Amino acid sequence: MKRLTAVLLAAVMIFALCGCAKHEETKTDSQILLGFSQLGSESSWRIGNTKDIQDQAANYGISLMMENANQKQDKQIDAIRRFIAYRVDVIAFSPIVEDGWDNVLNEAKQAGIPVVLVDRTIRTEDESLYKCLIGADFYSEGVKAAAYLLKKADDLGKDTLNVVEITGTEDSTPMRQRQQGFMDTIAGDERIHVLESVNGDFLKSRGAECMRYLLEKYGDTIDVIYSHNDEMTIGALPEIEKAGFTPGKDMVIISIDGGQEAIDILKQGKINCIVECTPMLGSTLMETVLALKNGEEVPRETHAAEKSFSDYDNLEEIGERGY
Ligand code: GYE
Repeated sequence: MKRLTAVLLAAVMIFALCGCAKHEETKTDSQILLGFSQLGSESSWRIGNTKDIQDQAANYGISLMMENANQKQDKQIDAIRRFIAYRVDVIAFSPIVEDGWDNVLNEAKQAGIPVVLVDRTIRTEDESLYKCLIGADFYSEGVKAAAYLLKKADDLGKDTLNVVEITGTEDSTPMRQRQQGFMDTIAGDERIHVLESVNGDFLKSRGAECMRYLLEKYGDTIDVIYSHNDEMTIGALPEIEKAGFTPGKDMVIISIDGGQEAIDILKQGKINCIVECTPMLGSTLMETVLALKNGEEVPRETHAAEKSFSDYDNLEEIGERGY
């Protein structure tokens, strides 16, 4: 019996330890506690974003309870419920997809905990379910990608340019808006034809798979690849080479994010254009957490300023990216 009790006690302790969110710092009574649900680790963008949030929490003296959902919405919902049960001061999360958050966010609202959306937004009828959004303007990223293509089209002087699009996670904000901004900007230009859009889920392996499929189906009729992130682009490039084409020359490659690895490839000429999307959202998040804790008003949306880099620029001027 004693042994059974000891085993049960040990099991309870292990469960308590594992069940607890990863607590980055020990909270003192005066310290603000932020619960943050990261959506996964699918890209160098995401890894840079996670690190920046950890660094900035430490910098601002904010205690961070961070959980990684490994690309699963259910896990994000569970994490938010744990943050509510823990009575954190502020909940922040990067929603993997836009739909399906109303129930859990109503629970946070009932508990009186303010919610900040980081990176991506949600679709809801009830605007009061979150205080604000801190992230990029994905629509304008799509516009910039298309603006580059239109300039390139003028220089190439071709009558027709066939585009294939490799998109990010279905139902996610960057996927929807990067596509919309691009399509709206090329609409009406008779030279540009989108052959097909395929979903690469923001993953390198899926980028490679999508590229193999597209090359098999369309071969040398492909003129342009528009990929929604660097990871998928980096996955696609070797497939283009294996099929006997030179990326950046036989096919125009347009990517988004601007992580170090992709910028290095841009400098080698295998990518033609990268639209920047910065993952460095940590300090804005911490400022927002402090303001909410003090009961101050916060801007409903904050977008980081972003550029684009292409073979029209002096690429030597691009500094260390930090992600
Ligand atoms: O572009 C991609 C990541 O939501 C902005 O998600 C983010 C995107 C980013 O996986 O690399």
